[in-house]
Amino acid sequence: MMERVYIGLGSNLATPLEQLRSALTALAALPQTRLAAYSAFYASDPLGPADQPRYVNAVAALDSQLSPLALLDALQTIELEQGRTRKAERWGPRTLDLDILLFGSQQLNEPRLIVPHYHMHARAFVLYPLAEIAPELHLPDGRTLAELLSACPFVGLERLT
Ligand code: PH2
Ligand code: MG
Ligand code: MG
Repeated sequence: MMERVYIGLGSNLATPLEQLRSALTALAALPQTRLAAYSAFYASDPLGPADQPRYVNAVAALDSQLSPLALLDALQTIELEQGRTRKAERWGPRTLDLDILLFGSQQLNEPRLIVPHYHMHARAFVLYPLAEIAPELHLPDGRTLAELLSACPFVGLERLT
């Protein structure tokens, strides 16, 4: 089955713009998957520890026949290939973070994967790029992206060209 999947991309180490560019190239090369769209890149203030560089964030849309866990494995492989190391510090700096935000209208609650991504509902660096490529989006719980955006000010965010 083909599903529309939205991926959040983030980086704040090792030339974030290049990290996101190569991540998009890697997403486009995934098996059984098409890179359908991607947003502009946004500079964003770090959520979590403040003593880390600003992030660059974007959102990509995939049409994929991979299962959620097969896609998660593939995303984690891309993260590792781009130098991601797992640190104890929660929300600490990283070369590349690829998060599954939405997987069709599925709601998943598995040890390795919770979808929709927790907190996506309130994060400007997720919602604004997502709105660029999917303005009419509804979440699995019925809320519209427009509703979420109206409760989430455009703060700490800068659209890069
Ligand atoms: N990701 C985090 C922690 N904090 N802050 C911003 N601005 N952007 C992110 O992608 C981000 C973050 C953990 O995944
Ligand atoms: Mg993340
Ligand atoms: Mg992650």
